[in-house]
Amino acid sequence: MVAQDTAAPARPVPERAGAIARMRAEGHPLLRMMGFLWEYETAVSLTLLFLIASSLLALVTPSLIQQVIDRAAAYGSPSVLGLYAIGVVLVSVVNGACSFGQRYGVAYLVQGALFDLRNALYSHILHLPFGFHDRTRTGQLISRMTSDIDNLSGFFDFGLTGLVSMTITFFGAAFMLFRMSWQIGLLGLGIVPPLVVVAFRGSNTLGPRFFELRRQFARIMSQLQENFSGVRVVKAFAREEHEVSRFRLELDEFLRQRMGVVRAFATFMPLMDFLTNSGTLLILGYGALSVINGQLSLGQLVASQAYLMMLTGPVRMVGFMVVMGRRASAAAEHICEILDATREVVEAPDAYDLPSVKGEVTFDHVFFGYEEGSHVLRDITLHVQPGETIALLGATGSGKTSVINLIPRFYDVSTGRVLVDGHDVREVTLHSLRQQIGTIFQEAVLFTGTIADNIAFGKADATMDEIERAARMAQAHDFIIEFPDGYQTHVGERGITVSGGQRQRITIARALLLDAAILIMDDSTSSVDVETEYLIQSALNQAMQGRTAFVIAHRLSTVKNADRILVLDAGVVVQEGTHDELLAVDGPYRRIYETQFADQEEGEAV
Ligand code: DGT
Ligand code: MG
Repeated sequence: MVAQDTAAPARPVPERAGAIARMRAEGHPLLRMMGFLWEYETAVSLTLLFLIASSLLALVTPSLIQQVIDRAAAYGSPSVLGLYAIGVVLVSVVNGACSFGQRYGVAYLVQGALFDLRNALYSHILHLPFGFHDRTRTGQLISRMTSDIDNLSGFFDFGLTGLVSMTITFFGAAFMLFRMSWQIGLLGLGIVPPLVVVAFRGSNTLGPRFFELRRQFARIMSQLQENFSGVRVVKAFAREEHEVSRFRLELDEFLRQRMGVVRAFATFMPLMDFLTNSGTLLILGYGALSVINGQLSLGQLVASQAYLMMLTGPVRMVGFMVVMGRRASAAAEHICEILDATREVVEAPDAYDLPSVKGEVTFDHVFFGYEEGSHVLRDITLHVQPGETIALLGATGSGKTSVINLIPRFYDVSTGRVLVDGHDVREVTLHSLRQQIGTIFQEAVLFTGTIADNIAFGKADATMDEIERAARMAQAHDFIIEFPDGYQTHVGERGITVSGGQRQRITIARALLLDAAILIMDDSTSSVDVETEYLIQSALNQAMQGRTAFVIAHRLSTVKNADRILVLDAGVVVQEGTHDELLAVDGPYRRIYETQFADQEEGEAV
């Protein structure tokens, strides 16, 4: 990753600067991906050396066998024969060693490169701004990390080495055949064009089918993922049978496509075999005649057959290689698309760490839109003193979330400025900015791990004392210690299930642990019972003490306690003031109060 959008100062994964620089470089996506291999220069050269050696040695063996046959026929001498036999054995031992070296080397460098690529890609995805994640489906990202990388892996593993060894084998075998007899050499090369034609035809029919097959497989996978994670909805609406039959339809299609591939393969392979065999027969016939005429030795005839195999083998693989190359190229393109998606919200090259702030927040004529040309916030000007609590109110879609998203710079303003303690948020490092803002999202997300881990998510080195203090403030301590393992209880997949209200308080504790001067909370919807609501409310009140707080709340008590209330309508601040001030005038606040809060007031009075 370039220094620009790395937020964390200490990254857990050491990255190779060169590979990262290349990954950003211009050029064909596949070449950019191969940049990850070049990082292992020594391994690349050694592997190449072994690869060339083993390909060349393989070319020697038929020649040795030829000598054995001819010498045996000529002299019938066991000692000479023995010498050649030892030669054959030696060559195959050395060849074996080279082949081991080559395989090991390839695995070492390919796995190393994939390790680097996965880390780089993962880190890059996590550093991409909110806007990117709003637009991109999770399934798509997962498939970049899995199947696209698998495709590249196949190409790196077999494709590249195959290309080198097949080239050497092909030209070497052709050379040996011509050396033997130019007629046989010509005959051998004569089979190549028809084989190439068939191979390309095969790849042209098989390639797209393979693509389609994989796409279908991806569709099935995403249906599985959706249905398993949404299994409760499926069951609640009694849609099991419907989903099962939908799945069966997709599987049906997969089966049909799979059989299509098999059929194409089954017609195309025998055709290849037929061509190869016809060629072999032709050369065998011609060679036999030459042996009778005394132009060719018996040993040469035998060797020519082996060389012919070496000549046609690579040609038969051409189609396969083309398909593999195309697949890898498509995968590389997908990966590069993600690697190139960095335009919004990048740190300035000269960004500095935001010093410890008091919590003053200023919006200076801010215009903002998620898409170019359309504004969801218009001309917002706001000055918030340290320690002030601001409640944001407004109809759904009026822009409340959008306002608070700008403070930790989840998005960039179109025009105007957002300042924290006088520092433009675009001029400071993202990490130093976000470390000083506690964020409570509308959606309470817990990760697989212990409750303590979840609370300490924003501050990995927090002590147990700090974690407990934050939990107490968030009114979460009492229910946490009721769990079988207290703070060490596992939550998330295969862990215990926590209720919505508990979940929310854990995320409040997470934000409080940062002990940040600024707190932002998107608390607009929460469907919890009165008691939990009360607990969350007191958690929030605790949380806001001594901090600058921005709260989106639908609870009267939060709104009433706020130092200032902003009423938004279609991205514009239409009213601003305290509860009493705003209630005194006939305006949007009074209308919201009458429709939403009046009954809460009665409830509180009781
Ligand atoms: P809520 O949460 O339903 O009470 O609504 P607010 O007040 O939080 O509204 P907000 O800020 O989420 O949305 C303001 C406008 O921006 C609304 O017209 C929807 C639009 N919007 C929100 N998020 C996105 C987004 O990720 N992409 C695009 N293109 N538009 C968005
Ligand atoms: Mg919202």
